[in-house]
Amino acid sequence: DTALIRDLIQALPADFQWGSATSAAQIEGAAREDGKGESIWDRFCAQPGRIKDSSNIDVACDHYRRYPEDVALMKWLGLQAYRFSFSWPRVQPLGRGAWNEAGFAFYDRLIDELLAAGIRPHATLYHWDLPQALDDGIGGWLSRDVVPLFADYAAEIARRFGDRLASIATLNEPWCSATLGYETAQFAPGHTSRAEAVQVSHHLLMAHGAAMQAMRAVGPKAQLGIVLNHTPSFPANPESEDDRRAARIDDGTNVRWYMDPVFRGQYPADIIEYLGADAPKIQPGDLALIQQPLDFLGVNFYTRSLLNGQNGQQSMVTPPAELGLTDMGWEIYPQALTQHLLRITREYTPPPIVITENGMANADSVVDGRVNDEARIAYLRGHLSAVAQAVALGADVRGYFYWSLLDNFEWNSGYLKRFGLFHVDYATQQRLAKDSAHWYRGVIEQFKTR
Ligand code: PNW
Repeated sequence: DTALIRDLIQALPADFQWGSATSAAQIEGAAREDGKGESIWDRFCAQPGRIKDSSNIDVACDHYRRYPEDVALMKWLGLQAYRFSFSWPRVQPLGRGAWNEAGFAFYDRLIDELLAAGIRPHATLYHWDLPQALDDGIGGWLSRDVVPLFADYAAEIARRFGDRLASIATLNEPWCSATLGYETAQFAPGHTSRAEAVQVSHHLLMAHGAAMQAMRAVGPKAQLGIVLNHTPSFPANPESEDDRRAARIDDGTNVRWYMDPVFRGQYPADIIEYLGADAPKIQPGDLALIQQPLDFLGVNFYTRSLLNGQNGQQSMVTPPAELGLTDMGWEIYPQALTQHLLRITREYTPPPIVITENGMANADSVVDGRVNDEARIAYLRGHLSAVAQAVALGADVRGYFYWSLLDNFEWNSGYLKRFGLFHVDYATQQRLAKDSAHWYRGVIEQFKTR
């Protein structure tokens, strides 16, 4: 470990930021308190069969009340940066019109607490909790009308908090919002139409562009950008032309579908062709709106996918278990992170990159007052090395945020999957540092005293 950490520290820039990440819907709770409006995830949880453990987010980690304790945990870890998200319906219950001052006051207290602890706050505007009123009223992300509303919300956050935040990301993982929300029905609002998902992805990207413009007009000190999830696609059998084609399409729908419009102002032609009648309806000016200059690119990386291309279809192949799988069934494959960071650097010349999420679910339990999560330490070690290697080879990576600070509401998996550095006992809300938290704390400490 000491040798590995010494090497890491040499490869990373001196101002590299060590952090951890969460999101509003997954930790805050207080779903109906102090004037918060309903979100599409509040509604989704209330529908039978949507969430594996039939749970909801009424309480979650009770972070809305326990944030001082949670910031104290971050301080103990030595975090230099913390990534959280604003709940849009908490600050604007109907998604348009009146602002909720009590909601803003919560984020004001949280940011003050972080700054007092010497931790830089990094915010995300949209981590999937759309105001339900917008879904009811205009069809949510299916409507172009959500674009200017999102820009108004972004500008308001930039006006109120933009000088105290280190960064503001518009969207978290629009691929998840669009595909998992509108095509596979795993996420809210639970639709099952590819054409809808594609149109939603276009509106999300437009909302990103409009929010960037609106925030630039305010001129906050915060760096502005977007967070994309990248799951590099590999052919299950590299010798098979079908599998290689399947991997290209998977890469096109996941990575290039978002990177190309954001950085080049165009959708990938092969995917437009592949989508056929489901291709998005684009109006003049849409792509120019989407392509805004960014201060940073957030990359969330968890795993890779293996693709099988038989019968002209592409399907995901379950990786062989001996490669090591997380509790989500996701393959542990850190070298894909190095390759991917180098590839996007080469193909897109992006602004500085931040790893805004990376982490694993593990079947953690407390035994004699301790959580022995060796597997998570190994995962962290592998992925931090992968980042350091990419940096050594020329990728401009400025920070790393472990997902997640706390065990929390893992969307359609409910509370069954534990990603945290801190174990949460949901019956008592007691937090306990896992072995990985102690390990991560040691890495940060060594980095600071290098
Ligand atoms: C991310 N996929 O979600 C989210 O940003 C977090 O809120 C979430 O808790 C974390 O990763 C762990 O899941 C993803 O299917 C969900 O490829 C699904 C996928 C990717 C990311």
